[in-house]
Amino acid sequence: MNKIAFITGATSGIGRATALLLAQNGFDIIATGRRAGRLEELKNQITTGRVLTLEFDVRDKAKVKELVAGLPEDWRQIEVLVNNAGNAHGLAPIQSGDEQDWEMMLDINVKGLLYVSKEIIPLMIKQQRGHIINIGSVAGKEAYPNGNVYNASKFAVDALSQGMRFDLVKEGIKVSEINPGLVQTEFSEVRFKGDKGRAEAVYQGFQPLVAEDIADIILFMVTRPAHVNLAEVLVFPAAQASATVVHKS
Ligand code: NDP
Ligand code: 8X3
Repeated sequence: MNKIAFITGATSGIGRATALLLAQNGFDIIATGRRAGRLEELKNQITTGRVLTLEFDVRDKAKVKELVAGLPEDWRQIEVLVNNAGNAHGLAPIQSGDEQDWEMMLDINVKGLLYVSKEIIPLMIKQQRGHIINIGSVAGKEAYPNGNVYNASKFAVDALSQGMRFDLVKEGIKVSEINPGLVQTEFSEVRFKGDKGRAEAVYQGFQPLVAEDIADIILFMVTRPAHVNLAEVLVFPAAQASATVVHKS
């Protein structure tokens, strides 16, 4: 039987690329996100192994509980959980930040990750095996101007990754964190509320990472021998040196 990977935010960017790559490499995929059409497209694109799609908002605690509790018996042996769903909403000084943006970032990036993990971890404990990959960010290692609440949400992912590792080590569950720099996905379009020009400008003048670069690292992490846990990776485009230093031509 193939190993099963549960991936949040599989409708776009890093999550979608990870679903495709893990499927190509022998995993069965539970692909999740809010956009049902995108989940269906992904399912049709995967021709190797099984795919189950679950449409939910990670903020909806009751729905997360209901859907995980209702997983069919042959989908419950989850080997890998990729906590990827998340975004930045806005980029503004703290004194003029939008409260709705703040709530979305804290509710999705932090509380959503917790809600999903809370339901999947007992399944992993039962089998005394599993691997949780949290997608943090360089933004969770260094704050930057106007990043404030997004930074806070990703600093929280960093703390939770360490905390989960402490609590789950005795259960045979590995916890890893990947902290990417600039990856060209729909991320900036979401941050800038659909302003494509502003989003594209973020990635101009240098070669950004692409979602497949992060998927490659996830595949590497989850295919290490059982005694190896690659706990943390900080990954930049070659032109990036920190959250704020990017060498543009
Ligand atoms: P995308 O915008 O391309 O993808 C975001 C994914 O998250 C989508 O699949 C979206 O699905 C899902 N998502 C967002 N909100 C929710 C929600 N409320 N409930 C369920 N799913 C949700 O961005 P990326 O692929 O770049 O982002 C993935 C992760 O990588 C995020 O955690 C981001 O913070 C992190 N990251 C990104 C970097 C970058 O430069 N791009 C760098 C460092 C980290 P849907 O809308 O269908 O629900
Ligand atoms: C995404 C990368 O630099 O826009 O987390 O915060 S950055």
